[in-house]
Amino acid sequence: MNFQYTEEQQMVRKTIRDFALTELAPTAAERDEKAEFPTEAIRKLGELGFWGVNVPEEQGGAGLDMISYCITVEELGRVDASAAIVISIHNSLAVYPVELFGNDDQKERFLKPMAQGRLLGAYALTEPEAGSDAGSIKTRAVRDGDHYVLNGSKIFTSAGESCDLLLVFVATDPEKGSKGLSAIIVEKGTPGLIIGKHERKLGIRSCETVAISFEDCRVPAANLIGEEGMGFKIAMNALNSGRIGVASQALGIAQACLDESVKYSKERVQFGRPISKFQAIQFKIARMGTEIEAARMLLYSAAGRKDRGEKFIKEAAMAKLYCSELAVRSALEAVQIHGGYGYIKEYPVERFLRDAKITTIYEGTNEIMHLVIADQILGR
Ligand code: COS
Repeated sequence: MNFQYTEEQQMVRKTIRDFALTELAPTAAERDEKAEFPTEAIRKLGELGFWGVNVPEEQGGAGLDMISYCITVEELGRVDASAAIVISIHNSLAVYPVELFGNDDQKERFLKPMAQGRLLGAYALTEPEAGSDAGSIKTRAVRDGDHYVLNGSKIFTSAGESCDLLLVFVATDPEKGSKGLSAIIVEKGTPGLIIGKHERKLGIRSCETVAISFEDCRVPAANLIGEEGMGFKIAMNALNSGRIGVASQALGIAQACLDESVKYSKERVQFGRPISKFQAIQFKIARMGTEIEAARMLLYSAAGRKDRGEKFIKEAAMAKLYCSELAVRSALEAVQIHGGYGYIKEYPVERFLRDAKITTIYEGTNEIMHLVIADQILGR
């Protein structure tokens, strides 16, 4: 592999890095403390084209490749993991499935405005009894004329309050299990769509995680994405792309841990020398740097496969598994390098550690990633 960034990818990195440093960095710690959504910055990202990174220009998007998408989410994650996951969820879990499975009318009504930065999307799959076992969804949708009537509840919906629409997974034929699921777009403000409690979380605190319930919520049948029974397939395809997004976010956190560790270890003097002069610190930095480079290449191999239209289930799961574990390892090391200062809120590595952990859990736990990878390698 002879990997080299294109000029376009370098420009994307510079643009998004500058944006993250000016628009997100100054308020990231305060928003984390107050659990405040970065509404203004997220809307600005929409105006700049980052709500439709991979969507063709004629459909309102930026028409960029997947590596540019990875760079976008990585650079956001390097500064603010909450903003990174909002952009990842919107692009991978809302925009991409509509692009892949939506009809012309839905592309006009939902894909275009989402890609143009006018409608923010979120994804409602998880239920109290359906987490890793995504096929056991109970939220019911019953056809009634030209509407579906939804009843049931979802949990752990990221950006569920701040979004404008939700891609909701429902059971249209409960007898058929995962083959009886469907995907439908529910717009905010639809009567019967009720936003419930906000979870109090360890990390990614500035992207809300909410419970949602549907009480006789009437949704136009024209909002059904694909056909009845295609829900599980749509959910899985979205998550394949989502796992590239989470891997990018995790990589950004790992990179931030390295950046802060380098900076701190050069400034912090103990025993008459900056601690970067001690081998104990050098070894940690060397390992972090090596693993980050390896993770980036693994991630780009998944992204490249998606761009070329090749199967990327295994590579996306590998990237998510590796990058998320690396984020946690790197954050632990960064805190260790900072010593007592790493444990207090004066330095950002404390937040990085709290933010890193979720990447091993959401959009498929790492235990599920092992199953997916084994399944792809061994076959059924
Ligand atoms: N991409 C595309 N298709 C997939 C897929 C994937 N990643 N995983 C499964 N499928 C397909 C299978 O190929 C199968 O298709 P056919 O019926 O045409 O053969 C179908 O979906 C059912 O697959 P399977 O029998 O493996 O389904 P299971 O119910 O056993 O579940 C796992 C498989 C566990 C891998 C799946 O439920 C999963 O990914 N769970 C994690 C869910 C998750 O990420 N939750 C977080 C939500 S967002 S925070």
